[in-house]
Formats: sequence, structure tokens, C-alpha cells
Amino acid sequence: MFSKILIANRGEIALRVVRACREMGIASVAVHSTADSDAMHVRMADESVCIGPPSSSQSYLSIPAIISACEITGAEAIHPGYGFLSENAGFVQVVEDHDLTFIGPTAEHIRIMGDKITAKETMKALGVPCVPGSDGGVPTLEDAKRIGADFGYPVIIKATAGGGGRGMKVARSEKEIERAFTTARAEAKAAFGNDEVYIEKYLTTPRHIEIQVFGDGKGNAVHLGERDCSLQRRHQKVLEEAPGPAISEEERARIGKICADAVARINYIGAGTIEFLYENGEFYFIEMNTRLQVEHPVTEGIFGVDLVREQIRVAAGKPMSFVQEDLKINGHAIEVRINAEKLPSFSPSPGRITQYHAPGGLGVRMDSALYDGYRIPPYYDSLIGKLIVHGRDRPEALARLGRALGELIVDGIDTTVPLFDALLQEEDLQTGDYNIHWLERWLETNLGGG
Ligand code: MV4
Repeated sequence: MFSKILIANRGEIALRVVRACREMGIASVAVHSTADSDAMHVRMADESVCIGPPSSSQSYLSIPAIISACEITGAEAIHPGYGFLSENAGFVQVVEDHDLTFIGPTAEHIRIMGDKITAKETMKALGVPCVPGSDGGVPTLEDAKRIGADFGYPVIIKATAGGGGRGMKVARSEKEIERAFTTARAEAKAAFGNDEVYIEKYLTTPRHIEIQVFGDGKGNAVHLGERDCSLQRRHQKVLEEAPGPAISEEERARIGKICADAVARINYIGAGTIEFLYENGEFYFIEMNTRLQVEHPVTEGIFGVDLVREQIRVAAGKPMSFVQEDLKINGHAIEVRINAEKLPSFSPSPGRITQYHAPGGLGVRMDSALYDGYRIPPYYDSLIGKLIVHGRDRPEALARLGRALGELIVDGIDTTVPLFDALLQEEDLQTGDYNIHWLERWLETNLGGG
């Protein structure tokens, strides 16, 4: 096992990894920018290294600075958290070239899944059901028109270098294909330096269902069920839950096995998430994320496992601490993302926290790096906390969420907490009757202004 791990991240996820390290008896090294000297992840880690100025590109994204911090402190492995360098294949290569261990998948797996056409081809070949569409890239407008005619409108044009909703255009009829195709390519070229696009049948009212997978890199893999992450605003998840309210035990077992078998076949190592659109009882693969996700705690809640601990174990060459048969779902978990944002515009609201009180009690987990008097810097993501509740069933989890939100105090800045108070009043939330468009429609009707 490692004796010291460097955490190449900040905020709540850095703290999350510090906690796993401490429980495993592993020393932790925090890195931080000059804007984060007073951050909680720095205080809680065993050691810390300042790696640069506030700008992420010169600190949390600086590969030389992070490698140097490992060499100075003697850390043997790097946990990337999510975001920043977590899905950067070039970084993984540099880490390995320095005889350090990247706690996550191989550079090769990151590269395959980072290219969305290659990811889809790979998954299709492994027996994972995909959205019908072009097999591979669509180079010309004539090809695009032929695919539109073959599959029928509406279709969606996606950038192979995109993902997470960046670089997508919908064409609702033949009349719209030229404009959609041309702008999708131009935007892809500008955003990613790669104008390759592919086309899929556009699903109009799906849910976003993602399967948590975990591999040991030696041909063994398991699934840990699904999360329903349909409640999103501008491709940012707002609330996630597990299990998915629309997914039956039979469907979970079937798609879960397909996913676990697929990642076992490619000797995948560590945590991964296979994203699907789910409509009319069918799953359609869209993307795979090769990192620990923000919403991993809902899965931890219902399975009672520590995914960061497992990531560290397999990175050290140890087996996972469970097999598929050990993994049984207990109850229901819901996470809400608390952002330093002002409603209704969701504009960033950094500043000083004059008072902070985390909710507690049975079934409540608050993952946050906040503290009284902390000054949220304006340079980074607006996520300041995740409130995760667990109950014996969905109604109990919802009631517990309402209760916990009532206990939470975050004064001095604006947050997205009032949004969750309002959402909990909605019938569709209570019944779980929502899809990927529900939240944007609700915001339009109820907040307008945004
Ligand atoms: C789609 C789609 C409908 N049909 N693909 C958006 C994020 C990216 N991961 C994939 N996305 C979508 N792909 C087909 N063939 C609709 C979306 C989509 C979406 C997906 C998940 C959650 C929220 C969304 C909001 C708008 C569009």
C-alpha cells in the first residue's frame, strides 16, 4: 500500500480524499494555489504545498508544479479528484514516466473514452446498447443529409472531442440540417481544435441514467447500480439520486451486467461511469466518464462502500474489497449540489461565509470544505457543498432532505439552497416523474429571469 498520496484538487473532493487516506493510515499531501492558503483541504491534509497563483492553469492544472510537489514531499501516488487533471491522458503519461502512480484508469482508457466516436465504437463492440446513428464521423453535409433521411428527424450532431453537452446541435427537420451541421463543425473546431462530428437520432424526453462501474485492471469488474441525474441546468447536474425511480431491479441487473462485463473485458481499472439516455424502457449509451464523479456519494450511501478507498486499493495492486454478489442495495439516497450562486440567474456569489452550520443526524452526510469565516475565492467552480441524505426508501430520503436543508446555515453569500426548498414542494419531484428537460422548464415557469 502507498504511504503517502498527493491530492491534485481542492474543495470538498480534496477533503473527501484526505478522509479516505486518513482511515487507511496513508499520509496525505494537499496542493493549493495562493488563493487557497486558508482552504479546509489544506488544513486537514498532513502536509501541503503551494503550487502557484490563483489561476487554475498555473496551479491545479500545472503538471510540472504537481509533479514537483510529489518529488518534494515523497508522495508515491496522485489522486486527481474530479475535473482539473482527472481525465487528462497526457498527465497520466507524465505521472507514470516519473515512476508515480495515477489513482485512476490508464492513459489509454482515458484517451479512448475522451474521443466520443471511439468510445461509442468501443462500447458497441463490447455489446453495450448505443443510440442509433452514424457509425463514426460524418465528414460532409451530403453524409449528414443521408443519415437524417435514413434515421429520420430529429437528429443531434455532436463533436467527437466534446462531451458533457459541449458542441451539440439538434436538427428537427431536413431544413435545419445544413445550418446545424455547419455550426456544429465550426464550434467544435473553435472549442476543441477538432471539427469531427457524429450524428445520432435525437431522443426527445429521456432520463439521464448512469451506471457506476469499478474494475481491478485484471479483468474483474462490478457494477454498483445506477444514478438518475436527469435534473440538470445547462448540462450541470443539480440533484442526483440512487436508485433511479424509474428503473426496475430486472433492468438494473441486466444493464449493470452488460456494463460490468464490458469494462472487465478491457481490463478497466478504478471507478468509471457509463452514461445512458433511458427512454421507453430502453438504455442508449452516450458517453463514459473515466473518473470518480461528483455524485458518487449517493452510490456509496445505498451500497455502503467507500469508492475512494477502493480506488486507492486497486491503484496499489490490491483486489477490490467486494465481488458483485456482495453488493446489495439498501434504501435510497439523494444528493443536492449547493453552489455559491445567486438565484434566479445562477450568477456566481463568492465572498465571506459569516456563519456555517452543517446539518446532521441519522442518514445525513454533508461533503463540504466550508467553515465559519471562510472566504470563497472567485476563481474556481461554484460548488461549495453536497448534501447527501439516505433513507430506507425514497419518501423517507425526501423527508430527510427537507429536514436537513432546514438545519443548514450558510450565511454571507447567496446559495442554491432555496431552489431545493422549492423543488421539494413539487409533485413531480415527490413521485420521481421527471426527465432531462423537466428542470429547465420548471425554472422558466417558476423563476423566469434566469
Ligand atoms: C442526447 C440527447 C438526446 N438524444 N443525445 C447532453 C449531454 C451529453 N452528455 C449528451 N446530451 C444529450 N445527448 C441524443 N441522441 C439529449 C442530451 C441532453 C441531455 C442529456 C443528459 C442530461 C441533460 C441533457 C440536457 C439536454 C440534452
